[in-house]
Amino acid sequence: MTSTGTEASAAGWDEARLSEQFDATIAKDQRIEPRDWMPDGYRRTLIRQIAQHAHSEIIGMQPEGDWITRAPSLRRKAILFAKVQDEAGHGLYLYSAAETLGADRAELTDALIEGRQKYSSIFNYPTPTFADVGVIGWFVDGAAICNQVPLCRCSYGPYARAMVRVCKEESFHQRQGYELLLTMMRGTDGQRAMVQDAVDRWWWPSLMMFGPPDDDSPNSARSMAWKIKRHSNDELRQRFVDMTVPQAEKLGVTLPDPELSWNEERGHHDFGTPDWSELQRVISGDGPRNVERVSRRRAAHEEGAWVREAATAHAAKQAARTQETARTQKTEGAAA
Ligand code: FAQ
Repeated sequence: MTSTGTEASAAGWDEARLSEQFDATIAKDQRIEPRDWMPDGYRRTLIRQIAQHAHSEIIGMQPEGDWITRAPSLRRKAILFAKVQDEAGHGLYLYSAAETLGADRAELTDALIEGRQKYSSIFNYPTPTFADVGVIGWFVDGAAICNQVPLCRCSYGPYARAMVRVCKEESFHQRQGYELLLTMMRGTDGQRAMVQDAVDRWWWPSLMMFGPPDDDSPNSARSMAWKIKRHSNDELRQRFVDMTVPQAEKLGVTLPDPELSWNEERGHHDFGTPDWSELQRVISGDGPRNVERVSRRRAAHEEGAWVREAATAHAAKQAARTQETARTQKTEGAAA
């Protein structure tokens, strides 16, 4: 799309014309950019999804972050530190992408800590053992990759571009999780049992990350027509199952689903039905760790108030200094 909202109104174009142009851009698989005209619903949907995604990255730092001080070696501690730091970075790119749509980052944070906006259900589960760190990398980052690689082709430019780097990093995260689990599986019986226990606890919640089944997903049809989402929740869930089954075999763990089997005819694995009432409970705030996760985020935000105030005061001083220097130079220039 070429014309900005201002240019368009100057040219006397009406909304129908702009809407036609927007539809044509989507149909041609071209990108919508921040200054382009877009329907209010498209803007709202993107802000909703990108904000939820950003909140997920930031809240997602907590379950694994809990293990930084207790990692079993310096090497594992350094790896975990770097991974959790990457997640903070992903949150920041995503909040920036939401800002290009006119959202205000401080308001998005308030919406999260006041419970008015969602974040991924997966981050409301506990991490009682170090095997959880490996399984989060393998399953949760693996699911994130399945879901987010298609988002690199999302119709909204800033979101799509942010996803390219995020996906590269998630890929690396997934491999570190799998490598950690391979190491534990080569260890003692106790370590192998720990891995299997973590797999048993994270499998179903990981399948739920993709959202409700297609016939119960109110946003999918619109988001797919706008090419924000490129695949349905069920398609991506199937892709994740097909990708993960051979990895589980190689690792030597059992996925906790008696209905899991290869379907020759479909060319995919059949699998059981997640407990959708659990997903609804967790999304609505009643998961095993919802209260703890949000209250920790709220406390961190409140404790960080002085940093934001100091940064704002510093920026104001810098701006005043720059202005003063410019004024002095102008006066000296005029006097010379
Ligand atoms: N949890 O109509 P749909 C990560 C909500 S990042 C909570 O199907 P949609 C990295 C949904 O928002 C993980 N809420 O909705 C990492 C909607 O509510 P609303 C996050 C959920 O948007 C790894 C309602 O249910 N990834 O893992 C969930 O078309 C390791 C109806 O659902 C993203 O955000 C859920 N699981 O599809 C970090 C990716 N599922 O807003 C740390 C981008 C659904 O109408 C460690 N997002 N809901 O009130 C998406 O692809 C989509 O938004 C979906 C949901 C697929 C999540």
